[in-house]
Amino acid sequence: MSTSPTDADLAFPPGFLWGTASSAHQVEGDNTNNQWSLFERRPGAIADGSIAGRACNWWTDAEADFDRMAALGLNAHRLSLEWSRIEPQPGRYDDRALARYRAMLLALRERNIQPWVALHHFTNPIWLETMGGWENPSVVARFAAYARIAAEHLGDLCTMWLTFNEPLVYLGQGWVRGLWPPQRPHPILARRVFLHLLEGHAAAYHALHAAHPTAQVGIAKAMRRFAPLRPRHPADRVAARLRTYLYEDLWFAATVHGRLLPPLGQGHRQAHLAGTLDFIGINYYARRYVHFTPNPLRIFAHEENPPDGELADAGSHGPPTRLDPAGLLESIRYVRQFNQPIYITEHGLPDAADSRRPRWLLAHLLALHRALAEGADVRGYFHWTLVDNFEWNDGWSLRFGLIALDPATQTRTPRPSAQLYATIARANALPARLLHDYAVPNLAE
Ligand code: IFM
Repeated sequence: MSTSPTDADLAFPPGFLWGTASSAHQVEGDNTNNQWSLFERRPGAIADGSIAGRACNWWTDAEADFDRMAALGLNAHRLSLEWSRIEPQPGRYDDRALARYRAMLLALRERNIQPWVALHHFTNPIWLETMGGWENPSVVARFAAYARIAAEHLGDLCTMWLTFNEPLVYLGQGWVRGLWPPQRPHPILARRVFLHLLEGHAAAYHALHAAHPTAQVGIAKAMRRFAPLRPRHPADRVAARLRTYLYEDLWFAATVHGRLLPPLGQGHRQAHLAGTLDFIGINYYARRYVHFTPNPLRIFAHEENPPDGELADAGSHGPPTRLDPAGLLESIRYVRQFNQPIYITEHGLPDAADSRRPRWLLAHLLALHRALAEGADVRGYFHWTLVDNFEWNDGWSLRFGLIALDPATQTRTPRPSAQLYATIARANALPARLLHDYAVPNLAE
């Protein structure tokens, strides 16, 4: 398998998954019983003052967008369940919500689109948040009970499960940066939540397997590949290493080897945590560059882009996404050490004009192809996202969709990238002509 963008098309393995990814609150519409539906109404919480509102109208008609996926030749889609719909009050499960999710999963399968389901993608029921959410130890058993209900009602329609999407982004935004609810930046609380997320993951992993022994269970892990902004500066290097340890190493040490490393624990093996990833999902957007700052509450660094490079549309917090396909390759190389199947469970960029997305998409898929050529067991790629959706703190001001959406009218307008992605998915290959036409740079060796 060659990765040089030359005259030959670059084939992907037979059965490779070409999909899109979404989350409940961002697409369903009319979610009014989770903590984000309260938070987004607070003045100043969302950059453009918007709310998710009807979002992409999926609670009523996801099927119309599933038709669009099928028309693009996609064969997988990753969505999340809204816990607050399934369990609107503690211990009371809503059959109508479960029936709606069954209908959605069936509709995907009828279109030959393999459904993937995440249990948690940043939102919690208000009742849980009121009890302290992920700070409260009881969340672990509650999350496992919800996982069991989901598996019992939906497990026959879905094999691929994610307990969490980006658990440490959720932790970092809520308890380190304080940007997302519950906005409680505090190191002791952050450590407590980290432990509850790990315990919740393991408990849900075992609950899903108990209900469906053939289920495959993993997470979508945000991968950053932190690098020093000033490559030779010792403090930047230490700060980057520290972030890698906290954001990447700790999670895998626990869920692969069962070891809670400091500051989570003393490294003793905990059997119930070990081996709780049947596959590894990588969410990759860009490498993060780290500049030392003497502030322990910011984990001794702030993130900043190098002065050069191509940037996507800027959001309201943090540096804009920077074109860096080598970071995807490095992320795959990092997780290969865990010897599990790998999926790229998210990748994309905010680019309302679609002026960069086609080339960036091709460049990242070229990096992915390089990983395959090196022998990595990567089995699928999920683009974030099919249709513009509610982008958390940035509301409707950042547009990640292959298809543009006017949320007021629900009018959809495909961007050129949609057709490009369809061409790749249908061919199960990166056509040499496209790599050439878009002048996609090859990766350094
Ligand atoms: O929209 C988010 C998604 O919810 C989680 N991963 C990153 C995406 C783009 O910011």
